[in-house]
Amino acid sequence: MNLKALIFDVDGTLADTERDGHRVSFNQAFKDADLDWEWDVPLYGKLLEVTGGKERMLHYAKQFDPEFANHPDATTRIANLHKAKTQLYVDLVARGGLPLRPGVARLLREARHAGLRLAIATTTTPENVTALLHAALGPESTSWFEVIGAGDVVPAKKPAPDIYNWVLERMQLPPHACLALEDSGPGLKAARGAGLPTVVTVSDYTRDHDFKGAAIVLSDLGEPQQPAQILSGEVTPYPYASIQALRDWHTSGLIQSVPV
Ligand code: XBP
Ligand code: MG
Repeated sequence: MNLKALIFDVDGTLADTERDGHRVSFNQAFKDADLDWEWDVPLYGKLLEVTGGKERMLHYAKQFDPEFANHPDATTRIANLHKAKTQLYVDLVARGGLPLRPGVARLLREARHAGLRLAIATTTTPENVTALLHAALGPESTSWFEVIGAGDVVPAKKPAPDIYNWVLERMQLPPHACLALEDSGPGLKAARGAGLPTVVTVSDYTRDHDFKGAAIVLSDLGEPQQPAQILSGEVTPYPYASIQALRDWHTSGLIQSVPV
């Protein structure tokens, strides 16, 4: 089946948003709410196992602040913290604090030129996605994505496949006509759970995740003058993720998916 659409994860895939974006905004929201929670870089790496900011905060509270977690108002307090954190993150991104990863802007342009359909499947909020796209690619860029699946539109976040299924349903496409682009173990699991061949670009936080089932694992998408490293995958090597490369890797991903 020919490749018809690319479905992008956001955090870690479009931009390295976690360490210097989400983490910083969470910490500021905690401070503003007079909470003594502080997520340092290594701790945040562990907390990333839980996707979704609200879910991550509750998980942390259960471990380190049971009084908060067991309080009858815990859900409301978490929702308020998350609202404040989202605003802080949106402001940070609007100041241009988080550049896109190598190859992302190029690939989006090439994909549009090649007539590939584009979508997003993420656990972060729609506000955060819009802020990142606007800051990095201009206000018209949200319209490049015909479906943006984000945040709480599905009850179960990644690694559940729900957000990918939600996007596929709206695009009216079968999974084997699409390629997912992810950066993390939970993201890969979600995409594979929905039956999508997947290209992984690792980040500092995700380098050691289990990427079994990915069509290919790359350092990044690469540029003609700045080749990507292939970290694993029995595929035709290309110096960077061009459209031709993605078409080939998509085919390899489909072959790998056939049960033996
Ligand atoms: C990554 C996540 C998100 C962010 C925080 O999402 O798990 O929860 O860390 O964003 P993805 P929120 O890689 O799927 O884009 O606080 O808005 O949840
Ligand atoms: Mg991600």
